[in-house]
Amino acid sequence: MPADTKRKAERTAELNDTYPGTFITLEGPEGAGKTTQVKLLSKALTNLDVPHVVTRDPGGTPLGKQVRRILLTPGMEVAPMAELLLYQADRAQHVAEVIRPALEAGKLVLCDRFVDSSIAYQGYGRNIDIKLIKDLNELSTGGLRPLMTILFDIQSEDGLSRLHPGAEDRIEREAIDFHKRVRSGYLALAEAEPERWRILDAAKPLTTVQEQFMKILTTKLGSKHKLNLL
Ligand code: Z5A
Repeated sequence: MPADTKRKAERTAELNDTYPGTFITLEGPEGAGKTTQVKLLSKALTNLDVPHVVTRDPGGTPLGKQVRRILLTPGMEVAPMAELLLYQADRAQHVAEVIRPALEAGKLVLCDRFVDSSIAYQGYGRNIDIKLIKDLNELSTGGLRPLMTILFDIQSEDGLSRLHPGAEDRIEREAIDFHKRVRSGYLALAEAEPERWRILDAAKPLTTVQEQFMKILTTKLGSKHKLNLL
């Protein structure tokens, strides 16, 4: 393992060990099915009495809901740097108000999008400097990192074809090249940090994706959260 990757892995483990809870993030291009899968997972966790929180970035707090509305309103003029900073403001509030307290309380926290979305969308998609985005991610999260990130991977055209025509939000309305850059950004991130990322083929039928998802979680969290989702 390259020295840099090893350092990152050790730091992730170190940060997660400071909390009794566990932090997992879900990422992917548009229409990959994260929201659908996390809802199914939450039902299974509730049936198993596993204390957990399902949340999302942006929009996981009252402040975040207002920021989300601004960010996703079609036709809203938002300069790339303003967009990046709004996502970061949402995230700072989200970590302080929801994520960190849940981790301190020993819960399993499943977050639909997090810091990697800023790198994929504002970095690869909008061409904002990635080092700057990483620094801002560090600032807004206070260095909090997920133990594991699951990439719901799908070709951009296939993901976009799952959305309801006419109901697309401001970002979904971006050109196909933007969405392709986002997807390639995710694949580059996953390749650079394989110990944190798991890639799942989100183009498969819903039940197949669900099986893959449950298997990944059971393998990673089985002992800590006494979890068997298989
Ligand atoms: N964004 C950013 O730019 N920078 C950042 O830092 C952050 C975010 C944090 C958030 O909107 C937007 O903000 C997002 C990235 C950007 N881009 N946009 N737009 P969001 O939270 O509404 O966006 P999303 O996470 O992409 O939601 P989504 O498009 O709905 O994707 P999804 O949650 O992965 O998919 P889904 O809602 O579960 O499923 C979509 C449809 O596909 C739905 O009709 C399902 O029934 C169907 N589906 C699901 N799975 C399957 C399978 N396996 N087969 C067939 N059909 C399926």
